Amino acid sequence: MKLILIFSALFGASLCLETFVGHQVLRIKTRNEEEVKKLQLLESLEHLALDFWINPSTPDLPVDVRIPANSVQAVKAFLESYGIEYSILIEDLQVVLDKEKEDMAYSQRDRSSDSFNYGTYHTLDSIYAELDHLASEYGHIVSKLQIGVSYEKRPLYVLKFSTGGSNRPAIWIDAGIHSREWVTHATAIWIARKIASDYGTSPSITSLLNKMDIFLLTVSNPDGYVFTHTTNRMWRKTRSKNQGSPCVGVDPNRNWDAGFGGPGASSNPCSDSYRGPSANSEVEVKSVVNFIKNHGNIQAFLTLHSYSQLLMYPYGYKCTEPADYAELDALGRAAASSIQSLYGTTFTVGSICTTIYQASGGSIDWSYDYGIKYSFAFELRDTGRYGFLLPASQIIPTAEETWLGLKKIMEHVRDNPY
Ligand code: 0X9
Ligand code: ZN
Repeated sequence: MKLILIFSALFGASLCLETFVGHQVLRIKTRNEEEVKKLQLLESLEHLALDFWINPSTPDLPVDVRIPANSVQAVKAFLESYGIEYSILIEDLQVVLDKEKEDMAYSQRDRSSDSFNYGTYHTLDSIYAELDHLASEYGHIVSKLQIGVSYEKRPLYVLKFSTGGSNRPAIWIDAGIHSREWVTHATAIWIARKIASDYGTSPSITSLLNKMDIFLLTVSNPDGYVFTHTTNRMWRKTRSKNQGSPCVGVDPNRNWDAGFGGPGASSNPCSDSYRGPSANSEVEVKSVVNFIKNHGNIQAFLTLHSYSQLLMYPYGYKCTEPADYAELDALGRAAASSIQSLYGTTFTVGSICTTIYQASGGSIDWSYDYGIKYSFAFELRDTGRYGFLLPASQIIPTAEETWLGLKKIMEHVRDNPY
């Protein structure tokens, strides 16, 4: 016992870090409804322990799936038996994870100054420390608010960007509701510095902040984020206990009060898209809902996910167009072309249901039905080469291009009060 304690003290969390040796990520191309049905059957085979990075929905969209080493042969045999085409995106996931860890360790060691390195991935503590740096460095416009605590009692911090006035109209931006989507936290913190440093120099941001406030939640799911660092890099959900099940966590993007319990969410606590026992059961979701309701004048709700390079508006819980379809679609397209103007990265624009899949209980459906017209979900880089494991060298380019898209939307919100 003593020995185990000494060992865990010496090696810390890395001792219990789950390995993904031999896990492969396949991209599967379906040609018709029948093949989609076959993949949905494959999805239901729980003993294979598959992790769908992109769920099967319609024939035109590719499906990406992580397959544990001991299921790889069975899955390939299944696909081949039905003549379904696939290619290998990642040969051995652990190789990619080792590289990511090495990059992180190196950038920490190599720090020439004490300043935050925006081009690498960070732990929760490091991100939280940077929120404080920003609030002290740019104290005239940045302040830190706590909007709640997570299931495991970590604070939920929001940065408020404001040049004064009481209860000005505001823009909401969040990132990291799915904990494994690391580039979203990294992008959010980069954007925080960008907003703060552009005030007074960029006419666009200056005029925006002279009229409106911005609220930015950089880590929406801190328990999940810590878990991706200490235990399982592929963790997506919250870390709440599920009564009567050994499986942990709720998909916080199936937990909002918008078509809750409908298609595209699971009632199985072991599923990665488990909706939870009831809408707002997750304190991380409930805290945001309370904040938005109490504020009373949020004009835009923008949420950052990865990956797939999509810019989506409601709905996800149903496949009908929102009342503001024409305006949202035009604005989405304008934002996508701003994104593309920098490095040529292309984003597909459309409703959640028509661009990816039907998914109920999602945040932007709730915000839209609540009355926040400008509700958009971004899916950042890439399109599947690395998926959730986007190399750190792409953080800054991703943040820069995303910023242009966000700015395009925020300018429109500024100029079109409602
Ligand atoms: O399935 C999801 O929740 C999102 N895709 S992800 O791969 N990041 O998990 C898409 C859903 C769109 N978002 C909202 N309804 N907010
Ligand atoms: Zn996501």
